[in-house]
Amino acid sequence: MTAQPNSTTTDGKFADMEKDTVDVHAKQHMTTDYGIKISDPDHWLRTVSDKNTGPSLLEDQIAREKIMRFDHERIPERVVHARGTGAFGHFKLFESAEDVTTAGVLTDTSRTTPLFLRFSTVQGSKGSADTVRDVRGFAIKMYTSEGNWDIVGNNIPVFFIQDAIKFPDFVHSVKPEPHNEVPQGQSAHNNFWDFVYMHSESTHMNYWQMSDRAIPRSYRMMQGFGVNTYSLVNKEGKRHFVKFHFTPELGVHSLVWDEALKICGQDPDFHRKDLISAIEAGQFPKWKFGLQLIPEEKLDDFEFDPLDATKVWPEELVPIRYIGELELNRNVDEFFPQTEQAAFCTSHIVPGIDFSNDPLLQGRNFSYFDTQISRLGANWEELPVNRPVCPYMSLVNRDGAQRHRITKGTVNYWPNRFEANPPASQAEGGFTSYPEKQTGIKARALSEKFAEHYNQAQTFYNSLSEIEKMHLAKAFSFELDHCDDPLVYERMTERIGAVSLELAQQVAQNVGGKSPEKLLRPNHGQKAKGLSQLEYMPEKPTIATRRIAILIGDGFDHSSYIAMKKALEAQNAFVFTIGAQRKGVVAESGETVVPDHFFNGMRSTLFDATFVPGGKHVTALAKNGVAKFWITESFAHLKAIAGVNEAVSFIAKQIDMEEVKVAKPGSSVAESYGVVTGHGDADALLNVKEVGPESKGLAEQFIWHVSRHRNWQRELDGLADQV
Ligand code: HDE
Repeated sequence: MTAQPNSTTTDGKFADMEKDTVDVHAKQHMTTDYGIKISDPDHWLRTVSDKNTGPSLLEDQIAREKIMRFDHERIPERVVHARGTGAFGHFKLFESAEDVTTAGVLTDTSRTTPLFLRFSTVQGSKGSADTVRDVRGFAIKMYTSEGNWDIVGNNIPVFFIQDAIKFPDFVHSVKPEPHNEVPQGQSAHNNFWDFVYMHSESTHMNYWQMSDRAIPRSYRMMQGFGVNTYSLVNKEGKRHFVKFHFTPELGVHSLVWDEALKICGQDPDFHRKDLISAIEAGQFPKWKFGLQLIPEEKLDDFEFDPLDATKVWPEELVPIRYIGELELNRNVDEFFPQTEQAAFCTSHIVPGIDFSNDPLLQGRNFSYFDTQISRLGANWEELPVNRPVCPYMSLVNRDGAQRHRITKGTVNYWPNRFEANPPASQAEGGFTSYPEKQTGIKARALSEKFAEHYNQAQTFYNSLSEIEKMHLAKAFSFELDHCDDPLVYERMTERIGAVSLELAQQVAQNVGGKSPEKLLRPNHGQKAKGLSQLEYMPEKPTIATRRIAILIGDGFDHSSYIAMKKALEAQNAFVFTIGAQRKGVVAESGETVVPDHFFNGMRSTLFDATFVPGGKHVTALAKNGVAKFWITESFAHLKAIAGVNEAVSFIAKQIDMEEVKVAKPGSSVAESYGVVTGHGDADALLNVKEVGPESKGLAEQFIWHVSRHRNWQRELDGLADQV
């Protein structure tokens, strides 16, 4: 079994799953599924003579079982969010929300609630790459003492459509086109952009989706949002509308687009591995959990309708109240039963939490349950990963394919003469729906405020930093460049002019289409908090779990190599030595180091930063195309780079830009555009006391720049144009 170090989750869910867990290392003989021991699993039973192998016999029940089980190994993949990965963890509450809800999970601060979280992309199939431009799913199942509570959220707080009846159209438009099943893992095609044009309600979400939010560096570095509006109900029966927020401890960070594209091919499992390795190393990802609350009577007080999932609730109007923390601390033991078979339902809520009339949520409540039956069968909730940890029983819900549970007793209906399996009163914890008053006529309509589609898209654009706006223009341009129907890209460039003139002009300039001369509607000039992801830097600078490469060849300087490695590892970074070959690389002073990888096995894209120690090895590095391009590409991808002594001129040569100043021989440390170089004694250069913007030491400054994630100034000043 995979080691699960330092798992702090002490709860019933693992004990519960243990009942269904077997271990291939338990020294047990191989048997058929009906229990007989198998003596030869490698040969089909057949007639043989001295010279010939005869036909295989249908009689061989062992071979038939093996092949037939194999034939049926696959189940339908999820119709959306097919590509994903998950982990277990727990939720801890540090402040009770009893003023607004009776839910135990949100009021009892002594509890640790176990949970499973599945991250996903939306468009691609199960085998598609992790780093595509797409929304990421953020689906949580909390195994609370009162039943399962599922928050099936995303890493973007709004959605493309307002009415659930539009979902099949939306998904059809973004998925590969029907005639040729192209493209995979991309929204860059005619049909998607045709849909966006036809649905101005998608505008706001489309801006989020074209922003860096859609190319996260890691699942551990993205926000989670419940998106839909739910209700919380307290013991006095008062209702608040609520939105759920998860904010990552490590900050919100993204890849750059060129890097994301390359990683799709270089390591399609990049995000999966990132999550698994962080948990294996005991670096458990954490998110703060917060609520935005609107008292029921204030529902109509806003310009927008708070039940419209294409709108955020601006934090200036509705602040986030952080009350808990979510941590992931245990990888799954087996992917299929614990992640592929995990199934979420927005309709899974516990007493104290209720729905709202959010029209998207209302539709989702129907859809998720239905899709699980088609994907996993009627008894999907009995599967170990899906079943609750609290006692559960219904004498009515039974039978169906693959029923495991054996329910004893002579009655299967309620009421019955034995009063067997009685319902619970509210005082006993029975779920009661909020008694909302309903009036109205039947109509296929939404309330008036749903008709406004551009204001918040404009606020989002206005709130982005300059670098984020540049990325947005590049993303729109990339996508529309992949549309070959002029009707699609010409209409879209015009439509962008409903939000930003400068953006519409830039995109039209790049991809063709009419360049609008004036805004289709005035810019209201408003900005809001929390929309630019650059606001979410970690409270304390950190390089924990950052992947840092050290490049070495024969003749490298061991003292600067080892000093930097130790300095980075002391900050919990993941350090990898990359060398000319994965066998002994010999230092100038005679020590031998076995690298983790050889140059051609890796690429700079898979690391957050690079260090090159001094030493004679730079002569060989300067002749190695992979090592040279490593530095050039790291620079273009805005990553921190450091080098000492002989490595300084090697680095300077690959970057080859006069704007980037490096340390001159005799001087000590220089920092320029996140490139940190120095000459001198390794101990002096690489000693780490304090990390911050004012740090002077070489390692200190390198660590500071890695903690900033990327050096945006390079791109702003036009030094990294290729991204
Ligand atoms: Fe989903 N969505 N969705 N969705 N969704 C599914 O359920 C659906 C929506 C989201 O890791 C499906 O089990 C409808 C919003 C996530 O297993 C399906 C509507 C948000 C996941 C479905 C929406 C999401 C799904 C496919 C419009 C963000 C993956 C497989 C009314 C809050 C869960 C499945 C996992 C999966 C329907 C809109 C997030 C078909 C009808 C809004 C994270 O039932």
